[in-house]
Amino acid sequence: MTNTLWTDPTRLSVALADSVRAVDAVIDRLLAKPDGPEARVFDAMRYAALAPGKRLRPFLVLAGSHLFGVSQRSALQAAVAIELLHTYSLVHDDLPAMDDSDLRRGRPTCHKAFDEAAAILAGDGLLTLAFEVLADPDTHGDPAVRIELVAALARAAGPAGMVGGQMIDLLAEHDHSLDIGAITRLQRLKTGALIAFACEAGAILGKASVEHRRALIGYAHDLGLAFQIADDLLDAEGTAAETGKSVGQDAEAGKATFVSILGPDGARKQAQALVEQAIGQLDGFGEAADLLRQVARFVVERKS
Ligand code: GRG
Repeated sequence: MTNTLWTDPTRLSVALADSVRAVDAVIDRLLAKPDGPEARVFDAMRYAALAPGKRLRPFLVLAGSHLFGVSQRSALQAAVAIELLHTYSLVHDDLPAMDDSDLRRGRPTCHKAFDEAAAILAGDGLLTLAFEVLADPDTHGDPAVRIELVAALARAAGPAGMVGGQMIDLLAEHDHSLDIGAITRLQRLKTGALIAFACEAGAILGKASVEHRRALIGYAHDLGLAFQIADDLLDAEGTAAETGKSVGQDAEAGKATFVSILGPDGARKQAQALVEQAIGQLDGFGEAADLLRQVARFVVERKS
């Protein structure tokens, strides 16, 4: 079975909506509530994971898988795994010990809607479920491919990736002297590593050539930085009503960001240049990569 998720691959909005529906249906099934008192942690996981986010990372998995003729079932499994893991990072990032945020995806954060202990457990549950999904035979018939996915996601999300980036970010609250190189490294770890996994997952599932994998990693690196610059711009210039999350926190904390160093116009230009560079990395894929080209533009034009 090839990836038939998109009826009209030229229209990004249709493809994005299709993938949100498909990913949410799997998450809904995976998080079916049990009868016992542990149902509370399922409630908190459902609250966080089924809240209206963009589902950008799963979309990248599906669009990347499309390049290599990966089956829809396999691609969806990897797409769901990364969304579960991403949601865990948001739930934990919002906790009082970290960003202490009240609003996420247009709703009260998980610890506000439940309590801190339930939010910590919901994050733990989402993180571990992500790996259970990748290890499931439904993800790929070849166990070596499943192990490669598990290892790649663990690297991207762990101390040499997202968790390490988050540590640097927390320390940066007390060290306002970060230069552009240090911020770029921080963001490559904190958000870039997971975006890179999302872009590479289809290539792993499709056993793609080294050249194709290299091109997708290049695309992901440029896209990840452009995404983060756009996020900094939204934090500096957006409203909570538009973005659905607390804004202005970087400036309030006196944190060095791409916007504080480059200025809003400089940051916008840099994000645009990165998007064009990301699109250039896709030259070898022809029309099949059109959705990846369009989503790169969407990443810097988005308002949430
Ligand atoms: C707690 C280990 C741990 C890590 C947290 C990802 C992260 C690290 C923190 C999130 C805080 C933040 C605002 C990061 C900037 C970029 C980012 C990941 C934004 C949120 O991702 P979106 O915009 O969110 O894709 P949706 O809600 O659409 O999924």
